[in-house]
Amino acid sequence: MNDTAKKLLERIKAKEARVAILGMGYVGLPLAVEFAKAGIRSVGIDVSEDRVARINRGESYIGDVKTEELSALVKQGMIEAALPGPVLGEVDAISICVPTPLRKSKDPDISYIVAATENVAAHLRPGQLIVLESTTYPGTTDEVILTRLESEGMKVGEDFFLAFSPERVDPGNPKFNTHNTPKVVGGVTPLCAQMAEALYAHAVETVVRVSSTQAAEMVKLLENTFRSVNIGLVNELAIICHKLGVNVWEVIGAAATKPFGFMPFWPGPGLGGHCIPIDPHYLSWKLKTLNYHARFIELADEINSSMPEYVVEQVAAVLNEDRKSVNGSKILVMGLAYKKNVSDCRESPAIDVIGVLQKLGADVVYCDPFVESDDPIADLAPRVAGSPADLAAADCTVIVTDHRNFDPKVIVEHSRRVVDARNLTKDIDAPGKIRRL
Ligand code: SAJ
Repeated sequence: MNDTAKKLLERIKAKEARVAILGMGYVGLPLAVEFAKAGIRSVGIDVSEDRVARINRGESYIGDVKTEELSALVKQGMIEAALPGPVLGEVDAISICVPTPLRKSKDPDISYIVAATENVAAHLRPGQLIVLESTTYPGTTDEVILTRLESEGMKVGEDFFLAFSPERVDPGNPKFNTHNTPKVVGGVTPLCAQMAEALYAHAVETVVRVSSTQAAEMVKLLENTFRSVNIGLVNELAIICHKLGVNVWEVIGAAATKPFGFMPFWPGPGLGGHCIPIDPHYLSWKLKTLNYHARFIELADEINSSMPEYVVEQVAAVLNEDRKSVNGSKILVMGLAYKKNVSDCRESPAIDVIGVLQKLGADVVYCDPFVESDDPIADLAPRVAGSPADLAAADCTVIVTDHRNFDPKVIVEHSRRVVDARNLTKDIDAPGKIRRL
């Protein structure tokens, strides 16, 4: 270990190191707080002047970070925020926590990683540790970040240190948070991994070292591909059970009594959120560049993406029993958010369900108490409160998100017809009135 590495490792271990977290979102801000709570001075870096100002005022805009906690750490001088700039050359370590969305073509968009890397490269100096946290395809850290940083004339593992550590933040999870969720770390060299492990050991309870950045990148993609494929499986099972006249929810529930070797997933109207529908495509895209077709990923996506239309087919079937067409019928969609009890509508299947219904000429209204009326997506269709009168006014009510404040009894009692994509009405016996996935 050369003197540069020795000095950095000593500073990290002695908590003299100062860390910058690039990207003050649902991953970066909680991470900055954990480092600060561990006694490591943190600098939150963001391109948004509003976010920088709010953090410096001690105001949290992330649900998992309490304003009181942030404000106290800001007052103690343990957290500050800044725009990208010279401070990136002053800190000892930088964690990059920027978005990795998909383009419309379902190809990875790593433009935020590239921009962050340029900001780091502009101020890179010997004795710094850089860690990428953003979910991305295996090879990004070495092929994109390493090559750019070494083009500054410094050598990885000697002058600077580079690792990948996947974020595992599940916003709103009451049990698992940044501190108590094990953190996987993979370095470009063993010494890079050692540096990252020493740093994160201050902020999280458990650090799990793997042998390379590619392995660490792959861990995260396996975690979320595992979910996407299994959700695709049960979604296809829902279609199969429908054809067999079997209740898929009962079947999965009974299979879940097996105390080993089984993990229940549940059918639904499709796959939403900013992780599960996105991350597997990073992997399948990378494999395409290697002339390999990741069949499970593509098939799961095909099934999951077909579920909104499958839900609309159930609506059409139910209206048909009333000798009505979708065209001209009034449909009340319960739930806009991508999963229960959250306000997040990113990639929500409800958006597709509403879109398909509107394209067929339905008069669609929706209700979702978790989604603010000023949310840009809120204007997708007219918004109603979901009152008994609203339910009675619709030719069919479609339950797309099983929010905790949707009362299945009230919904079934006042609706003419119900299509239930979430089994919210599982305990209600209303023969002929409810059609479940
Ligand atoms: N979904 C189903 N059936 C299921 C589970 C989920 O249809 O059995 C749907 C949901 O309704 C939603 C989508 O899939 O539309 C994704 O749901 P999710 O439960 O996977 O929740 P996410 O998107 O919030 O995933 C996050 C991920 N966290 C990270 O990437 C750090 C995921 O790895 C977590 O496992 C997941 O939270 C979690 O367990 O809550």
